[in-house]
Amino acid sequence: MTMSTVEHAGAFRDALRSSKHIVVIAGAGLSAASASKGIPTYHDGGGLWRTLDATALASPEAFRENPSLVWQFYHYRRNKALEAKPNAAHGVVAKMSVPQYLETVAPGAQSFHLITQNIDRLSADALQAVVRSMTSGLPNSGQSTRAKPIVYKNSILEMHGRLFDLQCTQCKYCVEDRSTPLTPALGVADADLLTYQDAGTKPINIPEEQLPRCAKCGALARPGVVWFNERPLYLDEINSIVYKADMCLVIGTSSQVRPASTYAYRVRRRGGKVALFNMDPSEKDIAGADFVFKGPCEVLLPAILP
Ligand code: BV8
Ligand code: ZN
Repeated sequence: MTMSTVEHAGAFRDALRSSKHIVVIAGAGLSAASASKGIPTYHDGGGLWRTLDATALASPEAFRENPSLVWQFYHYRRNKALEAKPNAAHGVVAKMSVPQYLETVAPGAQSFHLITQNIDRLSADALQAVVRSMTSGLPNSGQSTRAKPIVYKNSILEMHGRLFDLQCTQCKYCVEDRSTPLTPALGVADADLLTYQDAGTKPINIPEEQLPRCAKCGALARPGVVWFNERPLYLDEINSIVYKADMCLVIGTSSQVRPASTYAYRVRRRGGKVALFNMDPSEKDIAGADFVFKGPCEVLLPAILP
């Protein structure tokens, strides 16, 4: 880190030290370093949205019209995400869910929440790994024998859903399923969408009965994600978290999708501080932040919050 970044990091750490309600808003950049081939982000580089028209695929209308194509898109995304492992940035954010750690960087902290737009489960997996490392060898997972909780309850809010969740289109039964392919037909159609879309070849049309079905009632299942124009999850909790927050870290997001893109501004408007961690921050986001760390979050975060 350059000298100015070191001083800047010191000023950020001082502000964090006096924070009570800390919130992280995360996007695809948090996971960009994960998995060998990387999980394509949506906007930067050859991101998913550039190559595939995500609104043509990530919407209830598209699913109604062509569940076979939409399921092939999510089959591809699931396989990408199944290759991925949490990276160092996920690890730092996961540690902040642990009061024992958080009080070393923010002694007065009373709450921590991660509000993530990511659907890849990597932050949840990173937190599980942190808890395992803390409780391995303790009697009955150590939860009951400690005055303080090991982790803040419900600290991770996956507001755009979870890629590995299967949600019934009828009875709403929802279950996580990380197996692949979910049905033999999806395995056969295992087209690499980023190329077939470019190549313009038609995807295989899978009959609806050969698409994922609900284990309870047998109806067609859909990916447990929030599509465009669908209501994000946990909005009421998020609104009260954002209202109370006095420190907001914005990590790896282009802040183009609402309502996630409004949260940092709302924290700052009420006098809270905003710290931006982005490879290539936009002028608008820089103007809306008190601290700006330009670079890969998987390098910056462990360096600034060891
Ligand atoms: C809603 C799940 C109403 C599915 C996703 C017109 C104007 C304004 C708004 C709207 C409008 N028309 C419609 C809307 C609303 C719409 C919206 O905002 N559209 C935008 C596109 C204009 N929003 C909605 O529809 C939302 N719902 O509003 O409902 C409602 C409200 C209340 C009650 C009832 C109804 C729902 C949106 C959710 C859509 N689902 N995902 C799936 O993924 O398949 S969105 C998806 O795309 C992500 O979840 C995320 O939100 C977004 C991608 O953004 P990022 O995560 O930021 O990723 P991106 O690639 O863009 O950026 C990566 C960043 O990381 C870059 O800045 C890069 O520089 C940086 N980076 C890269 N590498 C690194 C890095 N930084 C650090 N380190 C690195 N290594
Ligand atoms: Zn069902």
